[in-house]
Amino acid sequence: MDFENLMIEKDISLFHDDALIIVDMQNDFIPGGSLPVEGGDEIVEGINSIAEIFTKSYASIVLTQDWHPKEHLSFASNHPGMRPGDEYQTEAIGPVLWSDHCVQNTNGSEFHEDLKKEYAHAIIRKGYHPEIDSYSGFIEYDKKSETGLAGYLKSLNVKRIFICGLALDYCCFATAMDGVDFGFKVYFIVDLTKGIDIPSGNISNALESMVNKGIIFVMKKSFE
Ligand code: VGL
Ligand code: ZN
Repeated sequence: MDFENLMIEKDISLFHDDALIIVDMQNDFIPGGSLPVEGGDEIVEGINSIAEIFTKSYASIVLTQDWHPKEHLSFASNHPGMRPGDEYQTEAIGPVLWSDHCVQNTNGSEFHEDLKKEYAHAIIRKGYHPEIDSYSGFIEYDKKSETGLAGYLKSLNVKRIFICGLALDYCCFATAMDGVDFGFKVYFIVDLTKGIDIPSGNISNALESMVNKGIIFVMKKSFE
């Protein structure tokens, strides 16, 4: 599945019960960081302008933040002999190990300096259990430990969520898929996200899974 094959909804009007979820726009996922996503820096400005549009509609805005202790078991460095990108699968960690990233209270876990954090109403942190990995903003990789995001959005009566940020095929993808399972109508802003594509073909598989899940694709200009 390619971006060119996606059906894009062209005209979106926002309401106060919509929410923008800005996923993991943190230094380590930006070129120059420890787990860089190619082009990650190119979407910051667009995310700022979408956040402004959501703000004008009195919609909710949430940032997610990958927030690992340094002994986190998703880091290859915590498994002697293993390297970033190696396959590794348990009930709570996988499908691969990563370079150390988004360690709590380091510059790498901070949001990109140009991201307009002042638009955010809430910041949801994830990945702070050392033995459980986290991709989705809703629930950790063990599929049991919730972050509180679903409850937060439901208490605000949010019906539709719009997802952007990093990385397309990991945290954005997982957040979108779980968003459907938690009962939200999910929109994916395709030109305000960038993917890792490890293993190769991962972006294409993620797009196909989202199409099959009924997720709606939009672009920045769909809101203008
Ligand atoms: C992410 C890998 C590991 C992401 C987080 O934000 O997509 N990817 N931790
Ligand atoms: Zn992580």
